[in-house]
Amino acid sequence: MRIAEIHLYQVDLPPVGGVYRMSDGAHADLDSTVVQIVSDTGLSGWGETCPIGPTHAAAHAPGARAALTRMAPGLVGRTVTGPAVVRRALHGLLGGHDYAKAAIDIAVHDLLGKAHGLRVCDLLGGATTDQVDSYHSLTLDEPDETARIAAEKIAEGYPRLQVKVGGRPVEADIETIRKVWEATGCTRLVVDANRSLLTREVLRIDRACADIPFVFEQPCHSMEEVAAIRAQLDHPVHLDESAEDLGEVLRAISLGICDGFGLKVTRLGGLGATAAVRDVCEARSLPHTCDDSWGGDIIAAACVHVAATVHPRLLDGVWIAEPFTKVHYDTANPVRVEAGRIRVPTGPGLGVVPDDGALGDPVASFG
Ligand code: 0XW
Ligand code: MG
Repeated sequence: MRIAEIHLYQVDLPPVGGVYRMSDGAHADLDSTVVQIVSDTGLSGWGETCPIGPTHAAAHAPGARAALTRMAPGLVGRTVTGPAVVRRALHGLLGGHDYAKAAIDIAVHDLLGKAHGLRVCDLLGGATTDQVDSYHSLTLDEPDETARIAAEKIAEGYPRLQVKVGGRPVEADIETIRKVWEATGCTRLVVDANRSLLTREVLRIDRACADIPFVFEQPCHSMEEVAAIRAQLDHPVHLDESAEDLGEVLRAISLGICDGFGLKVTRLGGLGATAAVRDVCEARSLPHTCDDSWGGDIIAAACVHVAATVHPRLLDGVWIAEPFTKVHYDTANPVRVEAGRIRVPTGPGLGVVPDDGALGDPVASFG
């Protein structure tokens, strides 16, 4: 099977209610890039990448399209035998830009799944479940309002809550964590600073909330900062933004500075890379999520498929943007959170195919 054509689409996925707020500010312009790989057999594979704004990571939406535009001509005509072959070809066409390469990698998995009549989760090792836990991300807001939404989400059936902190006085963070805990009693609570806290602020939260069971997610900017205070913390630590690739995951594990990870499929470079990190985490009994930063049904399906292959005791959940966007490319098989859980699409491939016209006309085509 050869790659005959590649098409790029651009889709705006603004958050319902206007903004998604984290420690780095309010995100309103969510710009997704969808990749369609058309094979010489007529089958199509779909991939997607959607950075959450230009500052959250070393990634931005026009950058994804520029990188894909650079790589696509070099892919047209190539034989697709497996994802690793394509991944190496991508590295031969452009250095870095894993978040853009991820969209191709996902599309290749979708294409191969369709060609062989397999779901992507089966290609990745086999699913252990037909539905995965999700979690609700409580964006930065006033403490009382955050606690109100937290209680609402637990009542909806969410098994896990992520409370955003940082970018404001630490007292407001402490008040928010306490109010969410009092309102929900949720024991699967995560406090995510998205890199923003000073080490002394992390220590302050740790002590002020000593009686509340939660996991810190990416409290400080770097692994070194986390390493400096790790022995003084009572709460476990998961890394998210620092888990940039397999090498950084290995570094964190060898430094012994974390108890798990918040993984992002596109940041790691796609499904093949995420499956490799999954296996490393399993070897060290490290729990993790399988998320992405934003996006529609395609990236959501990719996250759910790889999550379905994680050892059940190690899967912390899957975050998808769907509850915040309410947009579906595939209206027949939408990927959605229902009562805090997400069904694994039944395939083949990713099990989602954009409706005709759902993505508009391609913004670039090759082949
Ligand atoms: C909650 N998320 C998965 C969505 C946003 O991109 C941030 C992210 C996180 O955990 O940091
Ligand atoms: Mg996070």
